[in-house]
Amino acid sequence: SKQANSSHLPTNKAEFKAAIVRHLHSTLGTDENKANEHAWWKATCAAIQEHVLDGLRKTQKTHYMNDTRAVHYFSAEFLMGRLLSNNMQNFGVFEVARDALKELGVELSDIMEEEPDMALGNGGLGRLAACYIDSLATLNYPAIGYGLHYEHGLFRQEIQNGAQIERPDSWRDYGNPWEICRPESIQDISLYGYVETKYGENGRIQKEWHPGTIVKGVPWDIPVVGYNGSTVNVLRLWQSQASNYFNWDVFNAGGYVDAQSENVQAETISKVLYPNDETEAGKELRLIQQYFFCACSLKDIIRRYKRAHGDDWSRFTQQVVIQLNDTHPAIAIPELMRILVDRAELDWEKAWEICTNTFAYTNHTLLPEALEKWPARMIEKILPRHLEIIYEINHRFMKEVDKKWPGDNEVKAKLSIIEESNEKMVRMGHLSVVGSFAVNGVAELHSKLVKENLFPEFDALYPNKLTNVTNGITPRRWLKVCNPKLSKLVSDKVGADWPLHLSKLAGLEKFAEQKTFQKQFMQIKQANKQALADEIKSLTGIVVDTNAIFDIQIKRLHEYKRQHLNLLHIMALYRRLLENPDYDMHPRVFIFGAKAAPGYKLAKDIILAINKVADRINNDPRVNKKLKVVFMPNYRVSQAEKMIPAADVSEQISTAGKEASGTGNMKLALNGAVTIGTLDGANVEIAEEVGDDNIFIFGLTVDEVNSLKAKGYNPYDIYDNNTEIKAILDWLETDYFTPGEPGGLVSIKQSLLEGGDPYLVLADFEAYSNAQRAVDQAYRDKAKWAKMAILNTAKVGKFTSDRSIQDYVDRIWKLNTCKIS
Ligand code: 26Q
Repeated sequence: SKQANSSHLPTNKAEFKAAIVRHLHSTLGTDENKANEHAWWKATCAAIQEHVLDGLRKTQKTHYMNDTRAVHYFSAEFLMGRLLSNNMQNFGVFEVARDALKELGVELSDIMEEEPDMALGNGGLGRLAACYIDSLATLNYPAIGYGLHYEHGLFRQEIQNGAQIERPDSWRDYGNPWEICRPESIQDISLYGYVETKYGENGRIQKEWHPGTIVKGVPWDIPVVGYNGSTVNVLRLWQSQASNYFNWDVFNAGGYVDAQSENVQAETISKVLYPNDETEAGKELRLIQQYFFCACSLKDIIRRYKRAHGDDWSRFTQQVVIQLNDTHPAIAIPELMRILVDRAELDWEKAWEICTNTFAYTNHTLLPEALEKWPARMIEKILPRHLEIIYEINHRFMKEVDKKWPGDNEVKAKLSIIEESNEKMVRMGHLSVVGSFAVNGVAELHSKLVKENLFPEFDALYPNKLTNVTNGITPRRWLKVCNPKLSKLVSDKVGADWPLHLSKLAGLEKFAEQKTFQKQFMQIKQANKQALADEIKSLTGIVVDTNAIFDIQIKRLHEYKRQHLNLLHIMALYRRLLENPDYDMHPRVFIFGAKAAPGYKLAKDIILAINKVADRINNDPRVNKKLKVVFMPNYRVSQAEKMIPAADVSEQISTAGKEASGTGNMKLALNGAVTIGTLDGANVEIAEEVGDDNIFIFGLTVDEVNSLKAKGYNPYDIYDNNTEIKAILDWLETDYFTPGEPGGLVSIKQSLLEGGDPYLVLADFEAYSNAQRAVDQAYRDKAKWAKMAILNTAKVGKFTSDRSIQDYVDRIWKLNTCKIS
């Protein structure tokens, strides 16, 4: 007889069928005959969720009983994607669920398509947070993700006449089966108002913030299921709501509410994700969003701490570490100071010690335009007490700087948290470095540049504070779930536990030259290409040949990522084919996926240009046997999961020194794509791992970029002397790609010439073109290419996010694992 299954996990088909049908009936109020695919999807989620919640209860009880130290991952973004297939795989019930549904007449792969992506993030930074909470649960570390419960995630992209149109994303429209509302943990958050200075009996100056308004923070929990594991952590996302008991009249009568503050309706705070990655927008609502989720999360953490330790703050830093995902949550630093000094009445020094032993900060960018700065006036208006605290932090910090560099006002101005420009600005990066005990970059090269270029004096002032943790990706979602065929082959060769021990992929190396294995590996690639070809046909109508090289560039659209370098090269191939119909090249399909920030004009122009060039090439019978161009609309996590397994070539072509790490580069290599890339971000480490023979590195290095810029780069020198480049740029100005609209694509030419080509597209063009020729040559040697592809999969075990998390734990978080029975 079977042992009682306390976890309620349906262990066999029959139980699973029963659970799904039960949920159709009593959760969804429908039945097997009436249910549509959406209902089947929800019932299946509910059947899984039963078990998820069991695991969650056990985990929370165990963490509480053991009074565990936990990491609190503060992030404005969590790009979770879909959860059903992931949760089923992590519980090891994917097959049984699929078979149960089949017997009910339902195809699992069909109903999985019903799940909207949870797109609460822009790109790399948000997806990294999602991979990290997956690994934390998998490795049995106590952890909570804290963020915002956006009603609308990143916009849905439509393409009309080649141009991007933004449509609202509504991921919760028909209810989200994974999230649980926790009204018992609602928090009140203050905004606006003024600060009163009072004098206590002991002569202690006491500050009291009289807020202008109060909003409610409502927590929604998304369970995070570890692989094979027993740990189910949570992602806690805060939704804003109007406070019902706040007496607006009194405040309005008193005139305390700033006229403008009334414009900010409480419920707009968590309404929508800002779609600007890598640009600092400086909008009031964005700052309120940041403060709102940080303040809610800190109150939540402190409530939990006090439940175990009362008012004794002495153990706080033993129990709590907070990781700041970039500077977006940096306002948490003065907020914790406010709580400790104003509310708990700790001395400043004691409070600062707690604070600086609680926070650690991850930097994700060196781009100057992406470094967050807030006008002091704006902070003063929204958070008057916090601005005072920031000034006090800076005052004390400046004294420290003076000790190290006595009388040096230049270094003070450079390091100050306050930028003394026309309008005083608060530098959130400086605040984060000063307020944290550890600061890390996200790849070796990036961390070196953080130390040497971004924060050199901070490195001198605080030796060993600046460090590196190279990014990683979860191999569960990014191989096991998204590429089941390759996963099975890998399991057959190296054992089934590679998702937990990714270095075991090295066991594939010995098969890299074996004919039968090469055939199996490439047959899987071919099947994945066919599946993507079908998807391309259904989304765009474009027919592609799966014998062609599938060359994929998927990432946010940005000049520094240089999608336009890829495009110029495509135009060069087109031109070479027109000039010489026998131009020798293996057929290739160039595939793009990218969203542009809605306000980023040139990025949107580049999308338009890709689509216009694609139209012309795809419909030109002179070349379209050899060349096709596809722009996949609405690129997102679930789309990535379909594209990555089908890639032959991975485009990682940013200007050296600009891409902090990249993580798509890791996902593509893991799935057997060969990288063509610059020595930038984690490409450097990928090259180290796979070896020079298995990657196509080209272009200027960081040092070469710097010396070229120092000596004075003039893109016209290249334009005037390179006939191919000149012809291509001039071509953009004609109406060849925009019939009836000459000059429709001229802004790209302008940015590369009059605009000065800030990302050195023209400088790297020839090297890129040569590297592409080498790719073409290599691909024609089937055995050689198969070997390269296999070795990419075999040698990228380093980039599992489990390794990244272990690095964070060992060097920064100092957590202990906590097994759940
Ligand atoms: C800032 C201010 C106002 C509104 C939005 C923003 C904002 C939002 C998102 C700024 C930046 C981001 C996202 C940045 C990002 O995704 N960076 C990427 O992080 C990855 C994970 O470390 C790296 O691999 C990429 O190299 C880096 O570009």
